[in-house]
Amino acid sequence: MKEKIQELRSIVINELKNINDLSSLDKLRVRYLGKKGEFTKILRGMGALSKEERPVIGKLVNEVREELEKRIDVIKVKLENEVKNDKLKKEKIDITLPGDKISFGHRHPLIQVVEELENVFSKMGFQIVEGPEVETVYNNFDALNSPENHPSRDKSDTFYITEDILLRTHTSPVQIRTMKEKKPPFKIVSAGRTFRFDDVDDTHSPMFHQLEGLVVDKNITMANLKHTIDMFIKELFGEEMKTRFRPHYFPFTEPSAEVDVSCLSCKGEGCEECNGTGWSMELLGCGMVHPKVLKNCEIDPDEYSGFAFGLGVDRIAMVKYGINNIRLLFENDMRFLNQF
Ligand code: FA5
Repeated sequence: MKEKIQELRSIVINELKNINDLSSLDKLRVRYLGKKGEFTKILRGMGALSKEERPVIGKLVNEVREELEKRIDVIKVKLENEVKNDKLKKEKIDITLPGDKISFGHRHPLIQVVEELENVFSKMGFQIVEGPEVETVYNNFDALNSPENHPSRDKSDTFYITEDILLRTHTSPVQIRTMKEKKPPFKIVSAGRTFRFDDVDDTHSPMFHQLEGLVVDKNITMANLKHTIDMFIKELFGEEMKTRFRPHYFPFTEPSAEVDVSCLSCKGEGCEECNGTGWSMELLGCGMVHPKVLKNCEIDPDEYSGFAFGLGVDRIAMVKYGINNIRLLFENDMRFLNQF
């Protein structure tokens, strides 16, 4: 039995010399040392041995197995290292190869328009401020002199979060925040998202963007308002652009107006784009700040006056780039966005 074990040991050691890969090594290990392997077979045959021989042979089998397992492990580590090194050699980086092209994105056309508007107003001496999209009902309606029964307050027109908190329906609450925080004189603009329960059509979206402007100082008149709007429209669309002020009603301004600009396609001649009117869609609302709004913000209307305006940024983008459907600005179709 001892000879058989020693012979088996020599066979395994010899076979190990010719092993070059991990899979053959594993097969060898299973063949000789596995559960059904040659050494197990020897152990099974031990029943036929005498009492004295059994522990001696058992010890020898275990010693030989341990030795062979160690030898196998050493070869395993060696082969594994070879595999790793081969892989590393193959994965060597060729730094002379041209790199992968990285495609850069760009700002959304609406953000581009906001930045352009802010630049124009900055040059005109306006300070840029920010306001929250989630507002109090007080700032959005009450402080802006909006009567209790004003239709825009209705739950079917406005996204309420609680009785007192809502998604702002316009950027005008930034007027209130500014007048409460600062002492006049000031000239500010503030752009951001606004939300209304409006049905989607070619020029309306339930989420859209506005840019609010507010100027409060001594002796501010409607002439200042008209001049400012005219200047900014010409700066944005070109010298030949005309503006049309139509009387309107806003609870927070008196007098109030809505403003259209001449059609960019026909420059006011009348064409298919503007249904022959020569004017593009309504772009903004404006007016002289209502004395009650000034009082609500503890500004004396006998000493100070002001004007305010609220532009539809999406509509400005539509006129500027000749976009005939507001949905395109929110669908995020790359074929559309890549044009800007
Ligand atoms: C207002 O929101 C007033 N807060 C504007 C204002 C500010 C007046 C300061 C006086 C003083 P109005 O609801 O008309 O006004 O909206 C202003 C502009 O936002 C519109 O002229 C239009 O360009 C744009 N607008 C309004 N609703 C939508 C909508 N659903 N989708 C896209 N643009 C819209």
